[in-house]
Amino acid sequence: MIQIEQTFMDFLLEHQERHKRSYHFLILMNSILNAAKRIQFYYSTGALRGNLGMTGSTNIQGEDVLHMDMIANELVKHSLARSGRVVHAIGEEEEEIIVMNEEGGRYFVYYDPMDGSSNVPHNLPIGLLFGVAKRALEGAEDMHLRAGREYIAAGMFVIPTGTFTIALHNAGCWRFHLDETFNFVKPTSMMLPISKKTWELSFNSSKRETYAPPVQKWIAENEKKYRFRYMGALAGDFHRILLNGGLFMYPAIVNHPDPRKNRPQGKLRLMYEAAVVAFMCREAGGGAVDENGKPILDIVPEKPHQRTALYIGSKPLVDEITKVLKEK
Ligand code: FDP
Repeated sequence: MIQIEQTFMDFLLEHQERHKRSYHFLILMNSILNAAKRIQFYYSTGALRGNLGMTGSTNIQGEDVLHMDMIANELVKHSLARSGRVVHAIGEEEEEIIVMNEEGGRYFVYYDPMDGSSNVPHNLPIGLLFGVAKRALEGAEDMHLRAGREYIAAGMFVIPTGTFTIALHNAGCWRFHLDETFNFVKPTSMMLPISKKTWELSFNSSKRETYAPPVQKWIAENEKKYRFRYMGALAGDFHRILLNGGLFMYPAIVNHPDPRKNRPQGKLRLMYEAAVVAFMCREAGGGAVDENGKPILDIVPEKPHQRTALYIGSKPLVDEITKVLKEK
């Protein structure tokens, strides 16, 4: 007997039919899958094709742009536009909101085409992250700057590892694996483990002295209780937390010896990084807060590329750190 696994598209089709939903979302997801598979191809052959280096230019965030940043961004933008289902998109590499189909589109898509740039020269895991919100189909349009709580789906491909994790509103968080036929298959429901045995802490330890003193104190008191893992790519680090439990944090930088390098607003981007993983984490039974202990999913963005601090993972640890953050 051969083993025939359920594909992501079959899974989604059943989901849409069961909930009496339209096929528009399937078409949108198909376009994101196509982009992810193409990024997978360009990245896994990147060293051979000379695609792992810098372009020599900087992006709107003032960061050096890699060839792969550009390639991944073009692939996602092209696929989203082709789906015909996207009103506007916001992407890490694009300063302006990308206008797509204002007449007939149904969704707003927020995406980071290539998260974890420091891994690129090594061909180690990077991520394609996306969040989806739905246009107000009735009444006045409320613009595209939505809080994570309003997303209907959020997901992340870890490339070239070949895993795809997606959370659907009130329908759980699911992980798929890329098979030999280039299909994402075998849905596995992701729930953060209750047992502390596997829990991990994940943060840039070399920056700990730049964090707020109460955060430093919490780290000092708790770090010996858990394993420490840090990959330096949110997609990879969060991927581990989803399976093993624990806490990933990228706190605000408030005590840098060179005050110009402080980042009181945090480093990660709210709409296409923090809110995406926070949405997935909620569906997997976890939580996520910012530097003030406010739930990430409640933050209404004021601008597309807004940054935030992020504390995310198992509920008991997020609750513990929230208390510290609120009292500081
Ligand atoms: P990167 O700058 O390498 O693209 O989104 C930014 C991000 O990576 C996250 O993926 C990662 O968690 C974090 O920044 C790493 O930052 P540090 O190098 O400061 O640890």
